[in-house]
Amino acid sequence: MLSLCRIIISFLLVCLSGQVAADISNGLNPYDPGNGFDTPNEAGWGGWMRGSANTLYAEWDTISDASYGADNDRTAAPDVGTHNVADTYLSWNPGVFVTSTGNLITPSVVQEFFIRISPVSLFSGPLVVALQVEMWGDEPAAPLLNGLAASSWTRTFTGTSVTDHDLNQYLGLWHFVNAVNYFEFDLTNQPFISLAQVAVDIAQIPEPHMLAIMLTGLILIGSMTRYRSSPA
Ligand SMILES: [Ca+2]
Ligand SMILES: [Ca+2]
Ligand SMILES: [Ca+2]
Repeated sequence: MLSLCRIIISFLLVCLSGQVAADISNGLNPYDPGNGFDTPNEAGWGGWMRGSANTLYAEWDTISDASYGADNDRTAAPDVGTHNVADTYLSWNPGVFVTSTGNLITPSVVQEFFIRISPVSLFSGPLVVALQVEMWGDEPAAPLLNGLAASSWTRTFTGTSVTDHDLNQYLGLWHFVNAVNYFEFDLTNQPFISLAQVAVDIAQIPEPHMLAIMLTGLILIGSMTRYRSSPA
């Protein structure tokens, strides 16, 4: 009886966690405690709920060419969820293919992964942009947003993928003082690095919050400058 209860409970747990991760059969749930992804309401960089006013969200996990545009034009719509998105797609270059598990990879050419997003209701700034990425294989290159490096790019988790490669999760953060209403993420990478999951969260944040972030940055820069200029 006890073991039947255990089976039922673990089945229910799998069902529940399946609601959070689209491809729970394909590796770990990045949102599980201790893993690398956070929802904005639980993240230090966040403080908002997905779906609330003046925010945007888009996430890809099981990539399907048929989900956006033509079924062979190397573009995919977000499959996990969206909020406040007028138009968005993930794209890849010729030579890259979608694996049977819905991830992107090629052994032969430099992989040009791009995400382009236009919001429905426009932002007026200041903005926080968070990019959470899962990649399998070697250490990936840091991404760009509208040509700009992230203010921070941090590995948040490392483990092993279902294909027995390194599984790495990262967080990239950008802060914009003024409005931005077109977002182009460049995730170009060397061959053999598989793009497995990617989530974008954007929020227009109140001025005091932005001021606090900028002040923290200035204090950090100030202390680094002092440290560097102090005699050895
Ligand atoms: Ca996944
Ligand atoms: Ca995936
Ligand atoms: Ca397509």
